[in-house]
Amino acid sequence: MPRGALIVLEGLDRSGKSTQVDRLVARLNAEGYRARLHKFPDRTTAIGQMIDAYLRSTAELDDHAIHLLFSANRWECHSAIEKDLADGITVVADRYAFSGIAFSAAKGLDFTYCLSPDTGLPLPDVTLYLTLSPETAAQRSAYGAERYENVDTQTAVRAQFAKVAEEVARWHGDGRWVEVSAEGSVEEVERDIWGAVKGVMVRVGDEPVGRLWE
Ligand code: Z5A
Ligand code: MG
Repeated sequence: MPRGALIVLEGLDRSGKSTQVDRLVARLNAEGYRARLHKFPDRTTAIGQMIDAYLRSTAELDDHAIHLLFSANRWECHSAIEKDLADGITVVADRYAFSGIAFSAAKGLDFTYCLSPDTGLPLPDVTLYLTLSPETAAQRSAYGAERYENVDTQTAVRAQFAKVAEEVARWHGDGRWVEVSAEGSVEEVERDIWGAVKGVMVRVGDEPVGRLWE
């Protein structure tokens, strides 16, 4: 049985990740693939509840501590993800380790430090990075009330995501980080995402799952 693929959507605030992950899961199902959605942070776990309180600013945490909690929130899900992949279920993730690096490095934490706690997590077969100009983002909806939902943070995060893309290419070669313009309509973005994903579904076959930053 071919394994499932690990497909990650990343991007700035309001680039449409949550809109598109639902559509991607539905499209995969319609094409005959079993697929399951994972959102990061997963706010349902004990660690996820601490992260949720931090994001809603009802709790304060040291920058290193929250960085490690975001990573721990991925580690507590990794065996479920790996089981799904082995069982032939494709996992679609709404954000992953790359958000963890970009947001913490944007606050000034050392970039190499930011990579380290996620070392060894399942390597995404492809990460689709949804790109959106600040002008279009501003037209979509007002910023929410959560921490990081402001222009300065989002600008700093954008710069860090560019470094993350270079790091993915350096460690894991070309083709694992694909930029998709999120400027178009929901349907146009969905079409471009499917265009990038369908080849991955054929390619992964019985390739072993890789390890991040290894
Ligand atoms: N974070 C971190 O620091 N470290 C980590 O390790 C991780 C995360 C994993 C919470 O994330 C915060 O945690 C996040 C990063 C940090 N902080 N920020 N910013 P989250 O994923 O829970 O945040 P979210 O609020 O769910 O996602 P989002 O980025 O704000 O939005 P989105 O999912 O990309 O967009 P959307 O909800 O699909 O769409 C936004 C709006 O645009 C909505 O009104 C849509 O109807 C509309 N939309 C979507 N697509 C289109 C198109 N194509 N045209 C027009 N309008 C559109
Ligand atoms: Mg979202």
